[in-house]
Amino acid sequence: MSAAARHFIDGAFTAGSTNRSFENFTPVDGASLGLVPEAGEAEVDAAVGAAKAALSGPWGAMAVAERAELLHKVADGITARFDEFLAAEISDTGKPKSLAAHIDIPRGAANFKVFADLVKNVGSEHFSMPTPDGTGAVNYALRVPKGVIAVISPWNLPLLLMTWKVGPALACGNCVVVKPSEETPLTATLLGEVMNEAGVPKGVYNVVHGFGPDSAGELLTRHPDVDAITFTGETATGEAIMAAAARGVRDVSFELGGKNPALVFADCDMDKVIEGTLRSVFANCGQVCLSTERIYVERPVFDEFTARLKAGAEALTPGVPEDPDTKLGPLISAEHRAKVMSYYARAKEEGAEIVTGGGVPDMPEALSDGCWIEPTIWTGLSDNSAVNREEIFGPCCHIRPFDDEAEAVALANDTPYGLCCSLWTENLSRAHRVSAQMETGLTWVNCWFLRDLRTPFGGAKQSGIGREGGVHSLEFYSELRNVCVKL
Ligand code: NAD
Ligand code: 6OD
Repeated sequence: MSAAARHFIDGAFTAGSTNRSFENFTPVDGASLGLVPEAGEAEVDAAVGAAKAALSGPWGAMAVAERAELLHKVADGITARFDEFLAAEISDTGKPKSLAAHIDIPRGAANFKVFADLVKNVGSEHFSMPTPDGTGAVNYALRVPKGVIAVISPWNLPLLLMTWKVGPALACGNCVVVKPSEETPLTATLLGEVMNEAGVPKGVYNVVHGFGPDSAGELLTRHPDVDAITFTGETATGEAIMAAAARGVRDVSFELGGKNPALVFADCDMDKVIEGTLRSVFANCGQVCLSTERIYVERPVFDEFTARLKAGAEALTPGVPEDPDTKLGPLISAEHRAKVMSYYARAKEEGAEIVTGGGVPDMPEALSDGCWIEPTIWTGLSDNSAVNREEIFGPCCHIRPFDDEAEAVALANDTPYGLCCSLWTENLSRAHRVSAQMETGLTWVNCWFLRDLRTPFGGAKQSGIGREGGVHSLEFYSELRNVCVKL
């Protein structure tokens, strides 16, 4: 890629003026990918100022159709530079190239196209009403951008999750300041080049790098000229950002953590379940907010399910992203591996039966500084153990038997989180009946992470605030202003 990680402010790349930087490492072998500048108050202020100014420039005056056309150009620009985005994403995350090429980068482009098309066709409400004098009145709602949107993103699906917010925000006519995760600064930076090439006016898309607390993230969320904040990340971070958003009563949209269950009924198609569950537990090394970490299996198929999932997990070869045989990348960082390993230790202490894994795989010498970890399956832990209650965000799950539908539903819902669940049954009535009882924003039946971007996406309970996707994104990224005209 041509751009090392730099801030992108008002259409130009800059290292900023803080003289502070941090090193970006690839989790594959711990090699340095270079220094990333850390934004301070001046950079955040400049980025927010550029975004605010762009709202009253050509961008603000642009017709919806023209804006949509520009966003298609952005999508085409991502596709044209597919290999550069792919290289950047796999260096930052270590994820298998096959995964990033199939999901992360195509979704980066799709996130612009879908919302560009949607915004052109969205209508607005209008109501005629009687008045006492008999003349009547008409009401109609104007849809206007909210203004400057702060986009705070995590490291697990960096381009996908960042553009999932930037796409609809720009489609609605806002300007954005993105703070990508400090672990994955590259694709957000590269997108700046694409924005310039596509002809997006300067100031519409800005990027500042840095950490969260006492750094770029906090400076951005506290900035008084930020009109709304969209955040994806941990629930605890969401609490801190919500406190920052309270000043000035700014709107927030949060996609937060999860402790997602899968329910496997004896009437399932076991081949489908194993294929789907291997993905839902281990894809992206378990670092997907939607990953399954708790599996409840109806007793008659418990042994078969556990044995087949174990066989599948043991066949997941770890390796470098470029190797087509690689099925499992490393975790994102040494720090995150230490966190996941602390749960591996905890499971052992709490008396889990380790079905497979539990440690660190033997890797070739050249990869020994990478953040590798074994896919791990446990059984036998109590429902109250930390492993069953806290989000781990690694390639691991606990499997527990259940005896009837009511017990399965109660177990699945016994969590403060409510992001998603997967139900595996060939009984259509059961599928609908159980879906209606799940306390989750998303329920997948006989599948996992199957996405139609027009559908409402978000978490219940402590897994989020608000819904994005389709018109729900437009609701968050625009404001409706009612006009009442007396005739
Ligand atoms: P994180 O919360 O640690 O960080 C996310 C982003 O917030 C980063 O850019 C970070 O620098 C920034 N940040 C941290 N503290 C901040 C603060 N006080 N003010 C402003 N910004 C701050 O999350 P992560 O470790 O990057 O990602 C993993 C977590 O994200 C997991 O909990 C996972 O479940 C969650 N996640 C949820 C979804 C979803 O759709 N619900 C999607 C992806 C990830
Ligand atoms: O598919 C999406 O739009 C989405 N927000 C996925 C979230 C994945 C979490 O890691």
